[in-house]
Amino acid sequence: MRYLSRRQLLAAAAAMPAAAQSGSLTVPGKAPLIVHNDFPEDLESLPEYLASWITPTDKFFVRQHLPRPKIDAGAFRVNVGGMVSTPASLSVDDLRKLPQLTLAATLECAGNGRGNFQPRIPGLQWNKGAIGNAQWRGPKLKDVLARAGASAQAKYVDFDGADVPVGKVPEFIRSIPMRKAMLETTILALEMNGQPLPDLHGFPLRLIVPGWDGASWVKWVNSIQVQAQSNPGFYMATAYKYPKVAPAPGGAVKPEDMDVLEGMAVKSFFATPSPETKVKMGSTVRFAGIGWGGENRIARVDVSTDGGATWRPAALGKEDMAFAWRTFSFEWKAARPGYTVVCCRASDAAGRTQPIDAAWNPSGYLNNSVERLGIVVEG
Ligand SMILES: Nc1nc2c(c(=O)[nH]1)N[C@H]1C(S)=C(S)[C@@H](COP(=O)(O)O)O[C@H]1N2
Ligand SMILES: [Mo]
Repeated sequence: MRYLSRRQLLAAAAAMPAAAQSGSLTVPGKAPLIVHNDFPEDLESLPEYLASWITPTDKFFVRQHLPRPKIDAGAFRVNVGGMVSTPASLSVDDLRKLPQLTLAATLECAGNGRGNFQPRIPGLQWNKGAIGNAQWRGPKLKDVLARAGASAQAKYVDFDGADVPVGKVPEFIRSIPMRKAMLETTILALEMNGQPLPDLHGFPLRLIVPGWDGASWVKWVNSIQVQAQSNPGFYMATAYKYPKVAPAPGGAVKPEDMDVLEGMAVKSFFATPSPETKVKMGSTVRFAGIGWGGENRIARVDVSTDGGATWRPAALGKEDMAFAWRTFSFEWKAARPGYTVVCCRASDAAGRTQPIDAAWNPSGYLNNSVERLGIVVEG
């Protein structure tokens, strides 16, 4: 089974006995998810899983370019080298002995929403669910770099995971600039939601780059190299780049006219109800969703129940912080019968607001178009 549409997934789940529904439909340890690829696993979360502030680990999306490695925690070492005075080789115990930070942060694949761009773009056709919000815990990257005596002249840090190239898929190496690496909030996580990282999410160690796209959040990190320049490999030089100037939809962009993707766009969407839900006229409908603004906290979310003609503020969740998404809810009395388009639009503390239509780009990144959710009010 290579691919299952959301409709097929729900139909398959409905046809299974209740006991089999929890966990067995896709991957061990995971609730039923939308399977874009079963090996290596690319699994999308369902919108209704994203209604809570913290995404349970079994409902968290999965994305990997290469098969996940099997790692022996006892033998595991992360090597820190490059522009350092004392190259280090740290075990899981060494990492646990450093001061630990717990941080809530949203992880979103840069290509989340790619499937909704027109014209279509090759690549994983994610709808909304290549995103999740978790509690991550581990040592600060800056403390690990200090252990090895990272040079003050260095400009980038490269991260490589234990996953190995297969066929034409190159080694997955990503760099982040020193200015992001040295922040108190950039950590090397050993835990996700209070448990050791699961294999699928990078056991035993992954990089957390709060507010930046998922590609920087390298899993199974076993090599950290302090460098003068960004890594010349495929995943920094070619992939994960965004046009400096927006092309017309469908247009090509030269590599030199692209920048490396770093922070994320401001966006929001409804977790519930699901599209085309039928409600009775006169009933009160509760909309719930999430908004996030990359490195910025969410300042407001507005909802329209008339296709974008008029907007009213949603009630915001009390979690008001950078890096982690903010929940919102909105109650609406369905006063008139007929098909109604409901929209949500987030604004962040830096003054960014979601566009009606996100800028089309050749790799289909950062789709933060305002969502249009159709509701059927029955008279
Ligand atoms: N080693 C390694 N790390 C990786 C990847 C990968 O293929 N290999 N994929 C990246 C991408 S593109 C994303 S979106 C996130 C997904 O993290 P998750 O699977 O924990 O949700 O992991 C990132 N880290
Ligand atoms: Mo990604």
